[in-house]
Amino acid sequence: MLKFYFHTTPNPMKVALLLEELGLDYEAVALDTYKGNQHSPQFKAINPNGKAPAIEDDGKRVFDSTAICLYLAEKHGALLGDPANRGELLSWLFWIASGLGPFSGQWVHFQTAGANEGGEYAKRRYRFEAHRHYRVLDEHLAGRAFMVGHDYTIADICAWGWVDRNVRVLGEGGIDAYPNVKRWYEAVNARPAVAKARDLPQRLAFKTDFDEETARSLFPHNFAETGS
Ligand SMILES: N[C@@H](CCC(=O)N[C@@H](CS)C(=O)NCC(=O)O)C(=O)O
Repeated sequence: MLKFYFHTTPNPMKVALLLEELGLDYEAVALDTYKGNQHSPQFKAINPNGKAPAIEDDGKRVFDSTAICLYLAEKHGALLGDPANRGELLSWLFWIASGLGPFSGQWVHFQTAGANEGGEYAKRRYRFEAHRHYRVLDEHLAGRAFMVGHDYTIADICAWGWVDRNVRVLGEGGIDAYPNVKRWYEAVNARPAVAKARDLPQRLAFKTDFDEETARSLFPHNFAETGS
């Protein structure tokens, strides 16, 4: 059975939603990043990058959320949309993987973990870029039901993983300033698979205390002598 290494964070949630949309049987494994499970040699044999998510399927490893989504959608011939829109699908998938996701994630990091560290220039840049990505998405979704063509695809699933954290990224009001994103997000949220994906974190146990073990696991740069 497919093994899914999961934590309750945006990139793994994309894969949780896809697995539920596909109706696949899978074994969810809690990868407790607060305890440093992601750095264990056993897990690094599955994801050498030491991050969630990863899967093992038919004896094969696949890591990195976008790769996993493409792999599963191709394997099951689903949620890829019209083949004529393949270029558009890949464009939005890579835009999420290299833009919306990292800028949102780093902006949250600067607001929370790095809040007392200064770095005003970095904060200004990441805040601006996080909002800019939401503006791009909002303009794209004007008059459209889905991100690519007329079909719900893995691009919607991957964007949902991040937009689901919009209040944490954008602050109070979240996507209220982005009405097309809001309409699209509410439509995705109404899908039965979203409710099932949201249930997954409830079925697994994760550490919630943020102590030194957690700080060392998640922010090793703060403990590295050379800063590299
Ligand atoms: N590009 C990777 C990013 C994975 C990633 O950053 N995962 C986070 C959770 S969303 C993680 O494992 N964080 C723990 C850590 O950085 O140690 C993907 O899309 O899967």
